Amino acid sequence: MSLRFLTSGESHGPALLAILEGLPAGLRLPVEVIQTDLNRRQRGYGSGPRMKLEKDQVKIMGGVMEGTTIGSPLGIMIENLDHQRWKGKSIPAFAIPRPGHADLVGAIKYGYSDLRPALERASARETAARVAVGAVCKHLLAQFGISVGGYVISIDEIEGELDEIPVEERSRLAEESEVRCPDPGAAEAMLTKIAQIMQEKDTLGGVIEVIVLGLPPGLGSYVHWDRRLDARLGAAVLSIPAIKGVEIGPAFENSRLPGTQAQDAIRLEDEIISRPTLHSGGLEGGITTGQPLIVRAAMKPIATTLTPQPTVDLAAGIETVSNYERSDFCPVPRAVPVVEAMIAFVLADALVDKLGGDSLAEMLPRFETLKKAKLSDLSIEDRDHIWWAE
Ligand code: EPS
Repeated sequence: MSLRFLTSGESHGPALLAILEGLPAGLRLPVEVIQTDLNRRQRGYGSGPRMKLEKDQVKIMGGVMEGTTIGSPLGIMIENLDHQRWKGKSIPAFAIPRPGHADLVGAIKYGYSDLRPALERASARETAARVAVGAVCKHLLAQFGISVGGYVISIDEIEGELDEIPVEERSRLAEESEVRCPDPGAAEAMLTKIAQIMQEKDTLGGVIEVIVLGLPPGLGSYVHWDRRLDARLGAAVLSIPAIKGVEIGPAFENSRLPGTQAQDAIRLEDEIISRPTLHSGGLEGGITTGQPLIVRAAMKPIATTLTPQPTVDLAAGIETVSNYERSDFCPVPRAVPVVEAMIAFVLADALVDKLGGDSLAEMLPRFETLKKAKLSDLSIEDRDHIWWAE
């Protein structure tokens, strides 16, 4: 595990910070690489008023000289423009926790006398810093021909028809849609549904799919639970606020099939070992197969609803309902770059693990030498063994 990152910052504090450690030296890193994904995270139908207030301009504070990484920690800062409206102001007590948010559990855990510190840090505002880190990881992966692209497959009950849309096209088409769904018919229905939920002062969830193309076989491992790539992707994606379910490939659909129908046959065509189907989602035994990697993330409808919900006033000690709070109505389209970011981080880490990561110049030729799914790359022999001899 070579790459790590931490973030710091509260939703209405001065800024968000991220430090990404373990990047190889020699990676050209124009700031636009990060800015492009930050802009994507700010765009998406169903956002609340905050996105009109923020500009999310990234500043690189360390780890880059003359536009190129130097192998030292990358430091990133994104200012919260909304901070100016909070700074030095008297803010009313926050004593009424929202069901489903971190308000109540945060206060129990940390012993706060006001709920604000919990919601400030638990806020999905923090995902801006993750997107910045993820954009750098995506850029590193791109040097090896690996692309990470996501899109919305469903919002509420509305599901896109994606079977006919080639996997290579989906995320590009999704960017043309305000709800990031590559199926134009479903996208229209999603827009209407979100407009309706805004009127109803409620929120909507949905499912995001991310496809990674160009991965080599052999990233990840089965030797320990925490080196299985399924597990690491699952943990990374589940760490995103409001993401409550993760699926590798069609995992839940596979659970309803007999075993003979849920695997990907291994075939041989001209010395190349091929896998004509993709039930595995691109991972076997916690290791990439070299096929497209498919990860799905289920986002719950977020907890901050304009319609009041039953709760308790913890200062007054009485049952009441939650207060009006400014928030998003359906953050699912905006969460696409966040899911991409966490997946890109895990895969960049796995790639650096595999290749060693002091410099890009060392990594690139090593990448070319990785074993492929070809008979000539394997060294399997037909002979007996005594594995556990005295
Ligand atoms: C969020 C509540 C809203 C969202 C915020 C996440 O913020 P506010 O309470 O300031 O209106 O807009 O998301 C962002 C600011 C962002 O950049 O994504 C929450 O409670 O999680």
